[in-house]
Amino acid sequence: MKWIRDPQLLPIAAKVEAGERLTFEEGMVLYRTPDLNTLARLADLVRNRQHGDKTYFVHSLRLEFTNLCYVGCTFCAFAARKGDPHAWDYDADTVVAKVREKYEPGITELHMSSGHHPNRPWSFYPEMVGKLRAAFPDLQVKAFTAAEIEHLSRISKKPTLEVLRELQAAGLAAMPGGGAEIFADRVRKQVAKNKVKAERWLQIHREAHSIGMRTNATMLYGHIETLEERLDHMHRLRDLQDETGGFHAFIPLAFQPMGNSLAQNLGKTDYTTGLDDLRNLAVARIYLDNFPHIKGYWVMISSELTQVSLDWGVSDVDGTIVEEHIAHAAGAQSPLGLSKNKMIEMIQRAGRVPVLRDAFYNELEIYPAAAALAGD
Ligand code: V47
Repeated sequence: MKWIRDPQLLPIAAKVEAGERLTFEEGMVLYRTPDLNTLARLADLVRNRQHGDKTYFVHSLRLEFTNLCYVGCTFCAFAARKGDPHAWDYDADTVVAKVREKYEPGITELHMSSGHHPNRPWSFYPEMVGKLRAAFPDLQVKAFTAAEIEHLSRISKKPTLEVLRELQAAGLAAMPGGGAEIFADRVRKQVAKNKVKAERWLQIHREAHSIGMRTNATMLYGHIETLEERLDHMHRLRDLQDETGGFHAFIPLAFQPMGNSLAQNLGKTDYTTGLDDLRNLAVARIYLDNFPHIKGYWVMISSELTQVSLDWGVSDVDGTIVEEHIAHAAGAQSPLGLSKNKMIEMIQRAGRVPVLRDAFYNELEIYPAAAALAGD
């Protein structure tokens, strides 16, 4: 503890070392401390206690089957309207064909989330999942954010639990964590006023967990939210996780500032800073003491910073993805995808042990730690 420069961190460090839960006020101390070295060490302690050097990644494929969307979130640069030259809208057979184009043996997860389509009928969605499962029996389909599930409930006139059950019966394996944005009403009204409300987002995940479907949770940060609102977001997730235990991972999404009205109206052209990204991940790792994984999303924070984040609480680095559009439409500067070898190398060169997982976090292969770390 000799390294601790900020005396406010002394009692917090003692609690973290003892495995005790932090209060909201203590979480805020983590967000404000100038002692970043201690923050990183504490996050690393928690991460290593849970996972040692193991760092998880998935050989995955990303597909957005449409960018048509009527919701109008102000941070979004991905959505299109019917007739826009950059609009796309795949039917179920095209979705299967697109996956076939990109698929390679060893890919286990297909992550799909898309716009809220203005007029595709409900029957399209279970049909698409069913066709994908029939064509690629080894592919685990992780799809539909809670916002999309609410949209499907509206168009099908079925309760969200029923929508989830029917999608699960068609072969849906898990749900991604998108659509959470920031739960606080003040922010939500300004960035996602037509989207699923915070309580509904949480309720849909509660329902998914109740039928044995595991899910993730995201938080879109780096725009108009306060630090208190970030922690409030995590607090609500921690409460739900206490109740259900159904979340696999928490994924902070760094705001990408290009091509969206939120950034334009704020006059914002800068990306989140590396230190803000790292601090956020570390606070999440310590505060979300009941989440198995904190994910460093290389698409939005770069693979270089993701490497560093493995010492700031991150134990999962998402996947190979192959081709991503939501973040890239908004100015993400990372490649569209990464090869499996690049992901292994990224983890090894950060001094950790790469673990190939599937969408359920089953460990498929454990790679050796790098023998030598020179040159990085
Ligand atoms: O829901 C949209 C966000 C999400 C921007 O569950 C933006 O494993 C930053 O949910 N800047 C989609 N973020 C991505 C997502 C996700 C990503 C990786 C892993 C997982 C998982 C889920 O992206 C949207 C929205 O919250 N988003 N626009 C933007 N300009």
